Amino acid sequence: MIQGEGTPSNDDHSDRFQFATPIDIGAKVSGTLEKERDEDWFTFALADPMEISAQSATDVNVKAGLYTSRGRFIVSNDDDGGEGNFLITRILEAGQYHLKVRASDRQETGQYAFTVNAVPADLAPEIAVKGDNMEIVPGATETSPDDGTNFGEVLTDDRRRQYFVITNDGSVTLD
Ligand SMILES: [Ca+2]
Ligand SMILES: [Ca+2]
Ligand SMILES: [Ca+2]
Repeated sequence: MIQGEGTPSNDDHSDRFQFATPIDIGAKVSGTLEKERDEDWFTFALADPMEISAQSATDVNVKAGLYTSRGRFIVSNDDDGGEGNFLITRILEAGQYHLKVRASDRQETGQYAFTVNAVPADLAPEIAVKGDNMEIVPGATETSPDDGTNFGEVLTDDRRRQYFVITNDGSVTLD
């Protein structure tokens, strides 16, 4: 492990984002806030879109922040898990994420534990494909929405996401 400024050798998990401790989904993770203002960074990976819940079970009052792999803040929580514990629930895309744990009161020290659980999230939106339901003009190679022949749109929750055109270059048969 690389030691740097703000990463004393008696610190179990680095204060630095870059040196976050990898953790497994579903595994109980233990740590200690050895000194005032200790911050412990962790990182986990999601192979698929998941709904995660990160919850602590501690004596010391902790809070946690969730970040993307680029360090962009997503969400934090202090006490939603009850008795000073954090609880973060969030639907996340597949990817790498970081979690920072620290004392809610920065003077406080002590041991903590937490678990990140995850269940598959169905992120697929309901998609409808809609066209004008009219015949494509044989040999048409130009877009001609005016005559309602060869365009369509992809709708998600009734909102247009994609607009497409179909042109007939004469080399295939369209049924
Ligand atoms: Ca620590
Ligand atoms: Ca630390
Ligand atoms: Ca707390």
